[in-house]
Amino acid sequence: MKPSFIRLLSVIIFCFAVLQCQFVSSQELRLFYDKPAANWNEALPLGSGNMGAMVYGGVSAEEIQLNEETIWAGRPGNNVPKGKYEDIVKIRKLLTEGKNKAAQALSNEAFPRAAPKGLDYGMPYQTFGSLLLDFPDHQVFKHYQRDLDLNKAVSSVSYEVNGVTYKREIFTSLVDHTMRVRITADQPNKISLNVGWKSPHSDVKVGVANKRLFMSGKSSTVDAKEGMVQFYGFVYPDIKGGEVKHLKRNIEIKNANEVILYVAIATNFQNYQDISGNPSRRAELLYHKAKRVDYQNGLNKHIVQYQKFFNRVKLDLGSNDQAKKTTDIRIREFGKKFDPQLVALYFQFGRYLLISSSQPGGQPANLQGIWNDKLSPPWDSKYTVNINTEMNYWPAEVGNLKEMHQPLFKMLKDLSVTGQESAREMYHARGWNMHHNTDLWRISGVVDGGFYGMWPMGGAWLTQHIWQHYLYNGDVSFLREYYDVLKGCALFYLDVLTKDPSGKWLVVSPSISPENSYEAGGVGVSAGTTMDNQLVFDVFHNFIRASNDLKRDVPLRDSVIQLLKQLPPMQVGQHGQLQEWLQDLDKTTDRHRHISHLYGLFPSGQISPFRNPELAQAAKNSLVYRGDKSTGWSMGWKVNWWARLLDGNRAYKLIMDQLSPAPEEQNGQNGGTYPNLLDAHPPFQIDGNFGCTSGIAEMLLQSYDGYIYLMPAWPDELPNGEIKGLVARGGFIVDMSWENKQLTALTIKSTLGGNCRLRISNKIALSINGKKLEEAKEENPNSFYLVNTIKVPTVRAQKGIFQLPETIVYDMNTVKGKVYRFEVQ
Ligand code: FUC
Repeated sequence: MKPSFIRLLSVIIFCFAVLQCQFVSSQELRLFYDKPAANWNEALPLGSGNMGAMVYGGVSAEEIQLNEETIWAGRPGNNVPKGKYEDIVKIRKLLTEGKNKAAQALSNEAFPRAAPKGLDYGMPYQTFGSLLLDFPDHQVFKHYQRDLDLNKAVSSVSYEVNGVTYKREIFTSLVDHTMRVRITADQPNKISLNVGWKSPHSDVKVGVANKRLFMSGKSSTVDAKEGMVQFYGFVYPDIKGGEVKHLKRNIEIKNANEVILYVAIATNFQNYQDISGNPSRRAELLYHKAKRVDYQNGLNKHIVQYQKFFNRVKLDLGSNDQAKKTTDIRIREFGKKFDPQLVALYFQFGRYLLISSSQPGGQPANLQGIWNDKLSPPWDSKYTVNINTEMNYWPAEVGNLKEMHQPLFKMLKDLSVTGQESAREMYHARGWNMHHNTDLWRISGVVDGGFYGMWPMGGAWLTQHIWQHYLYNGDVSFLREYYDVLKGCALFYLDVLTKDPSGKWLVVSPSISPENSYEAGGVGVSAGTTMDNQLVFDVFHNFIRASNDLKRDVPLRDSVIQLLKQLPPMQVGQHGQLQEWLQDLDKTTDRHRHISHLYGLFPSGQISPFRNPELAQAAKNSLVYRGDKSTGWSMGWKVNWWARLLDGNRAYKLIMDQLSPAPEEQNGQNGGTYPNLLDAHPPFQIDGNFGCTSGIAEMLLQSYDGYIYLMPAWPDELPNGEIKGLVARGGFIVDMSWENKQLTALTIKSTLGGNCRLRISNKIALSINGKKLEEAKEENPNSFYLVNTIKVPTVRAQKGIFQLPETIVYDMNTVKGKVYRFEVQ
């Protein structure tokens, strides 16, 4: 053979191998099934931030259930009750006197369980309705497949009828926010269908205008709030060959070669105070943007935009034959059959969901992200902020999706305005606050009454996201933009803190350790719960550090520093547990899903196994008492906690619990995963997806407590793998590989410069360009790794001693923008 021919042949073989590889890897990040969805929990989610679609993949009857993120019941307005300040003072006094039952009774009376007349407890997020595609002759089919390709954010359906192969390709464009459904057949003139709408809204109008089949309507009136969100959506068919007939409520397409359906939905919502937009004009504008390019270009643009985010992180944990099975079967078998790729798929699915449900300029992901087929979904599909909304955003920074965090920050800006009313009216305080729920209208008052709702801490937790975003990205202009939100939150606690019943500390009262009670009869209101103390500690530190970095508000900073000293320490109680309340009231039999006092362990970094092992041990005891199996989000949180407790095997056990099949149509505490890989509280709630995604990242990399800890909690079951693109605080982007659970390769990109402190197993050593790294001494000089010193905890009873792994800590100074390839020995 001639050398040039051999060269050509080897190039061809190489190209084929590359293509093959890509094919295999793109096949791997795929949810796929061999039957249409039998219900919503089997349908596949697509999203462009504002528009959500659930694709059932039906053959003769396709349903694509649709959402637009601003279709909420109600209209602008807050829900702050008048004249409640005196009640709050009385509840506080009763708590100081130790009359806790009476305090709870008064709280329940002042803030009834059902919304009192003239007030509301938040509005439900509502569906738009569904696009229905009816293929009359497709009753008998074979070779069925449907999938969701996470590499492209595209869903497809294919099957054969009478020797003709039909395909549908569906995506919700991240560029123009219009959905396309492209229907093809491998023979000409074979596509015939009816297109129509359905919606549970009572007064929708369906009709044909300008060759579009539209559906318009208005959101519901709930409690005292009249529904005033107007929505308008339409479908426009673009066909090749065949004919189209526009009927009154349908579009009939006959004998086409190809059909592309364009679907645009818009509302009159401008912002939480303004609903003066024109929905039909907006929908038309979206469609025009979509039509500027042909189908293929539109698809390519969508994929490019999506991959800009998605491709930043790669995770490979290996694969086996399980990956060839349909996703529903893999979930069913995960507990029995080793399937490492499902863990990677689940992790990337979490990132996919965040990209699809939380785009800059839009609304934050709610309890169901953006996917909801009901008018009255569970918990209204609102923003529950005593865990759920925060959990949605845990993967944002570490998962290299910082842009997806933006909608949450914008919501905080709104809340820092609406929350001034609750701070002023209910607490006579400056600044702003909110309770445990909000909605599109940014309500800040109590929701669900004086037990669940008596938690004035929503802002305290949510503002952590602003500070953490700054720690990851070092963006001073961002900090400047959001400084007043942090300051307003600190001001509220500055005014509200009061002496605890023992007179020793300053605490928040009344409040509750979310949704838990410490006395029979539903007594939960309390003074100085551990979570509140931890939250105020973080709020104050964030303000002190922000005002320091921006050189603002020195006198105010000094007052905050004084109050900070008077917060209670964490306490280890009689069972060796971390106390949930200021008094030692925890029960070892308590299995409550909320374990809020472990906020200090994660997401906060106040409890560190290395700095305060006695607290880590107490947190571990609390976690063991609560047990593993619970609601979806609770298990997701537990993955993160076990990661912070450096127990990879237990964290993996929780991933197995989370990935166990969820019982259909069940409500309660028995969480798991539906066939479409969405989390079951049950019912569906998206937080568990995000919580577990974050947990997997936390098992691989932690960046708090003064250092980046590589593979702090990795399970024995996943000995080999590779991750690329995880982000650590201080702007370090980490790529690493491992074999037999030992780090084998490490590359770090420093996007901000500064000292990079690394903790790793002491079985390995790191060097760079042949030079061994220096062992770290003293505190990390990198300001993004400053550790806020906590008070020495009080310990009533110690149970167990925390076993620390043997590690070594290195320091390396980095230059902004440089990439460092380490040698690992
Ligand atoms: C909190 C949780 C529930 C549920 C709801 C949306 O109230 O206690 O489990 O997740 O939010």
